[in-house]
Amino acid sequence: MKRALIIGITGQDGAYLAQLLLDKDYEVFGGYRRSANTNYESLRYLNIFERVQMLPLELLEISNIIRVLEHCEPDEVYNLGAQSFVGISFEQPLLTSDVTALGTLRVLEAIRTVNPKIRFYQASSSEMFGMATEVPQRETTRFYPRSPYAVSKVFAHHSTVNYRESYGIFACCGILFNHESPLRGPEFVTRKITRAVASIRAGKSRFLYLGNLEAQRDWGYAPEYVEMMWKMLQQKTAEDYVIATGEAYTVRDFADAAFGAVGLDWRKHVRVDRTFKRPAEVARLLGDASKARRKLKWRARTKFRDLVKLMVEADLARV
Ligand code: NDP
Ligand code: GDR
Repeated sequence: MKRALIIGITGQDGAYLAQLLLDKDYEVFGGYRRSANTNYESLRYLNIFERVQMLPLELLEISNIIRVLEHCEPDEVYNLGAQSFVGISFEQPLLTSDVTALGTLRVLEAIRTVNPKIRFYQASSSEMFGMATEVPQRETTRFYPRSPYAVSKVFAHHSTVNYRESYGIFACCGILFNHESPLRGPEFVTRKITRAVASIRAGKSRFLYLGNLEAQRDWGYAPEYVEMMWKMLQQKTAEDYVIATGEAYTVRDFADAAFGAVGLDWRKHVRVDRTFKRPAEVARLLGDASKARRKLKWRARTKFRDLVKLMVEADLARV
């Protein structure tokens, strides 16, 4: 039986990845950030909370990470932990860097110290491409980060590659484009929209306030993306891969489809609020996942409209 440690188990991807690994008969350890009121909602939603061995793991604290590794002796470590909200990274740049950039380096150092044979997955991000220098973006596209979050992810990405090249650690970066689901955090734009649609449909509110409606993203379905995290660690050689659908839509398209799914006209309910705009925006991201298609035999299956629909339906059921 293989053992895996998932850092950031309480997030969207942590929950789906835990479910996938449990289905593959892994013993799953979940590293969570301790707080007075930790939210296990995603694990409960998938009905797997009781099956994961939860361990407090703080990315700011290397001794804690080392002890957790010594305790659970994992074959694989997935670092999904991050201050992952781009918007707030402008308000909290130092915390974001400490957690998202240095936190990754701490995990790498801990692996190097405790057992360099551990296989390591790093959650890199399409945000690293930022003001993209080519379209679509692939593994070789130059990084041009546009936020403290993205700068931190670039640091974490290069650190992971460097530990692979310096110490022979089997370390892979998945450069994942936006992926969404009913477990997406409510502050991210897709979930913010689908929650608002459900609430407005139920007559509980009337308006939804958004920032930049013109931003374009390549949105996929999260459960399909966590499969790739696992698959990267099962290959003969450690490499980095872009994971994306290859189709981009605007925030406006998303709102249109989500309100349309319940027979509402988004124009009657969406208001633009400048406070949701960012000091530096990433206008358009579009991924080229042909390497993953070729080597990992992967292709995104859920189409944009189906993704919007399933998220709206999940939020309607919750309301
Ligand atoms: P979430 O924000 O949902 O989850 C992030 C996780 O990190 C949470 O469990 C959070 O804990 C944990 N965390 C935050 N700070 C710390 C800390 N100091 N110590 C330990 N754990 C901490 O992100 P997603 O699940 O959406 O994404 C997973 C990873 O993939 C993240 O690194 C994200 O940046 C990256 N990514 C995500 C993409 C996406 O579209 N979803 C695309 C590309 C990359 P808590 O619940 O307590 O806040
Ligand atoms: P992103 O996701 O920044 O791409 O990062 P988010 O959903 O926050 O924003 C997507 C785009 O929508 C625009 N936008 C708004 N965004 C939010 N959150 N709220 C709004 O009201 C709003 N109005 C317009 C944004 O400006 C942006 O252009 C996500 C995170 O999961 C990262 O951790 C991950 O690395 C990337 O995806 C890939």
